[in-house]
Amino acid sequence: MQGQPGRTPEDRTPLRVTSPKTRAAGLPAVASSVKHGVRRMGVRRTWKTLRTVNQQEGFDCPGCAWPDPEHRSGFEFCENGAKAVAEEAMSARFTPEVFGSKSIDEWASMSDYELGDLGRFTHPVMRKAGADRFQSIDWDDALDMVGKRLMGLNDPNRAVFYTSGRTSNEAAFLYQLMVRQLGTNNLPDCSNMCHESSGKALGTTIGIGKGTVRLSDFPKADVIVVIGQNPGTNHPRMLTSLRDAKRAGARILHVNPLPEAGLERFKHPQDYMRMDLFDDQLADLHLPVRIGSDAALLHALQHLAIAEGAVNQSFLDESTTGFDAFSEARQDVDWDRIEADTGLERSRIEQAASMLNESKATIACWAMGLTQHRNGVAVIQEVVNLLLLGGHVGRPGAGFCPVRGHSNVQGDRTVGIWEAPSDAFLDRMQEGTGVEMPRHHGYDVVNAIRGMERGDVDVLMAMGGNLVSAAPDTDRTAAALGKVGLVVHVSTKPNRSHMIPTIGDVLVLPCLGRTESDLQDGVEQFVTVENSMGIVHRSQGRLPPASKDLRSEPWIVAELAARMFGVDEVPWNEFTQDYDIIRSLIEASIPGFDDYNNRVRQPNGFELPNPPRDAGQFNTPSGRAGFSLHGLPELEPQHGGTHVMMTLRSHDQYNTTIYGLADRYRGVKGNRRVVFMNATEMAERGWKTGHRIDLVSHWTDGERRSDDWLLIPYAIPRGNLASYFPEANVLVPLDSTAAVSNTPTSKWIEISFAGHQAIDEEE
Ligand SMILES: Nc1nc2c(c(=O)[nH]1)N[C@H]1C(S)=C(S)[C@@H](COP(=O)(O)OP(=O)(O)OC[C@H]3O[C@@H](n4cnc5c(=O)[nH]c(N)nc54)[C@H](O)[C@@H]3O)O[C@H]1N2
Ligand SMILES: Nc1nc2c(c(=O)[nH]1)N[C@H]1C(S)=C(S)[C@@H](COP(=O)(O)OP(=O)(O)OC[C@H]3O[C@@H](n4cnc5c(=O)[nH]c(N)nc54)[C@H](O)[C@@H]3O)O[C@H]1N2
Ligand SMILES: [Mo]
Repeated sequence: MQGQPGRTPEDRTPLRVTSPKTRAAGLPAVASSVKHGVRRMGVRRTWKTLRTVNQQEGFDCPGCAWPDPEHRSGFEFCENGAKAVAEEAMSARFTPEVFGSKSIDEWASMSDYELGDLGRFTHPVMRKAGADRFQSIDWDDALDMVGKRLMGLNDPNRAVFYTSGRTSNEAAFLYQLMVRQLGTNNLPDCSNMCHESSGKALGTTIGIGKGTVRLSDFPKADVIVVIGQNPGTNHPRMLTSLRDAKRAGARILHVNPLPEAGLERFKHPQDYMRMDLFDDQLADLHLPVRIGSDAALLHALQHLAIAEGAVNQSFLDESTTGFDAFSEARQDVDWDRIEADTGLERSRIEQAASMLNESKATIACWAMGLTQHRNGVAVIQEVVNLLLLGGHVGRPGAGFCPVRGHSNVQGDRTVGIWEAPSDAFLDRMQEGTGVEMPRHHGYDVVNAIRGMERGDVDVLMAMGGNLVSAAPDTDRTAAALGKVGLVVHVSTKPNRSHMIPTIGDVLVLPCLGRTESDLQDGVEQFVTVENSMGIVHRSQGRLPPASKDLRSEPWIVAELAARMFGVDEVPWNEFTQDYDIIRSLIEASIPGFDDYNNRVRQPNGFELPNPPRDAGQFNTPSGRAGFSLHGLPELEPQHGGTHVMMTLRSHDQYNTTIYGLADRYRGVKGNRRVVFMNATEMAERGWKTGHRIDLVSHWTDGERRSDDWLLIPYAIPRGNLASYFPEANVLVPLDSTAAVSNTPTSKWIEISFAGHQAIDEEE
């Protein structure tokens, strides 16, 4: 039970359920941000920081990877961003004295919400093997110890280096160089649990593992498909782009088991200040598919495009491979199966098809609703197939838009955080840095956990993140981590991964956050990040650091590496004098960063090359974009479950950081251990709101059980359930992963009900 979120009085506050909202943002978004900000930062700091997020000279918002508009208003307001900033810029401090005042078991009994309230780390701390609590340690001693342990390994592959997606390009580049100089590619990252399926699906079909649209394509689109994504909560600034596209004539197709308020009606908070009181309807058509049935829907849409001749023949002839076999395979579809799988009537699908078939420029946006499925890679390739039919790539208003999560997850991969790098990438890295690159591929997240479980990992270092809570199978992952002899976290704030009992030593090295100024030898440094659309730009915090004993991530890596390798092969002692030196080395080692230091100082940064977008070129072996053929997945539970459950983000969290206990758009307050269930199905069983339920998840490796969840009747397809990440991660089987990408299937968990109990009379 060690890795599971503690249950606290907050978790037991009465559950309050109201009807879900149909309008996103507006004044409630401003009110919620201000309330949250003031609680964390006080009034003055709140106003100061809320005014400066996402400004040209400011820091990149740690909230999400959605790009900033080129012409920013003075007040780029976003609820998600405001909360992410408050969480980092908060006034509370988690000093070594406070940390050492309780045992890790006592800390672990707290909820994630309470842990997040403890404040910022101020000083390095260590828990020695056998001890039950942390104590302060000097930077020198800490880094010496980590360096010695890493250099003492008899095989560098017995060390694993995790990265979360907030790490800047500079820090991530140095980190991967240190890891590869050590001799391993063990660089798992949050992307393995996130958009890995997108990268794999796009890389093999269009020759680049990234999206192909710019922000300026949105107002040029005729149709925008938003599939498996909840932008109202997770990418609120995207709603502004959708609204502007709508006003310019685009139509929006929303494919999602849930209605999701953000795509119904939207009110930009800024409009109130302009006395514009109208709101915008966003989605023109919502298709409430059953979980995992997108492939069936896409097969039908492809069939209808071909049947109605809505294909771009010259594009197909000149720029694609595999169309003949593909069109042969889509001559017919089994409508009975498609209707049964999707839960949609044929006429609804035909309505969507005519929208798409009339479109001269279509953009497809997606996120975790597609990637975290067993067929995550295949289903994204079905999106590729659909857009290729109409030639919707490499021209204005059209293309692929996987919407990234963490603010620099895409940049981290670009600069080398990658457990399975291509030879071409390593050749260039070797040429630029002079370091002999290891060629053997390393562990991704799931395989790293398996490695720890087998006792094959002696050192785990984590550059940010919260691996135990973010990974599947919480109990199994926590037990695996427990076997690691040295765990090193570089973190801003305490989280559950720090509180896991292990057989060895645990270090927490506290680092600067995005909002804080980074002074090296008295000179202010900035870092750079890449957004979801491949634009590299600068980020510079202005707040004074939470403590004088914090260090920047690049400093921590460079200091550690210098201790391990000296400075002959790589000048590890020079990088922190001036981050321009790091960027020069990136320029020498990775294509696309020419004149990096100069170009990134331009107001909006610069675009990395994107051959499909820039020149309609596909860097695949054939030089063309490829159609691919996939069957349909089985949608009924096969291992003993009766229902299929997806795990989602609420409107009050950032991944494993819990801002509060409300999910405003879905009408839930006071409790996060809830399960959304089809309202009719509940009524048939006589179950009411707050009905208590015990859950069992089923997979080939057996069962996992988690008791005491509260049911909420909801507009979700029959047979489907939804619960929140990370509370439900204990039920996600580690071994249930997507084919090819190995991404945990966080949106597909086979569930049965072990026991249930009607709500107490007094409730
Ligand atoms: N405020 C806030 N912002 C965030 C984050 C956060 O936690 N909080 N996290 C960041 C990160 S790392 C990421 S990756 C992104 C995540 O952004 P999203 O992917 O939007 O996040 P999820 O909550 O996982 O939502 C998945 C959506 O997919 C739908 N879905 C689930 N299964 C299916 C399916 O089978 N088919 C279809 N069509 N839809 C399905 C769900 O109903 C839900 O609307 O957000 C980023 N931004
Ligand atoms: N069941 C389920 N599981 C999921 C998902 C899901 O949808 N369902 N989503 C998956 C996805 S998409 C993702 S991306 C992962 C997220 O996995 P992670 O990235 O590992 O998790 P986060 O919660 O984002 O990490 C938060 C921690 O990062 C640290 N931190 C914050 N800012 C900084 C910084 O600037 N520097 C450093 N060094 N540390 C910092 C803080 O200590 C904080 O506690 O979770 C995955 N897990
Ligand atoms: Mo993510």
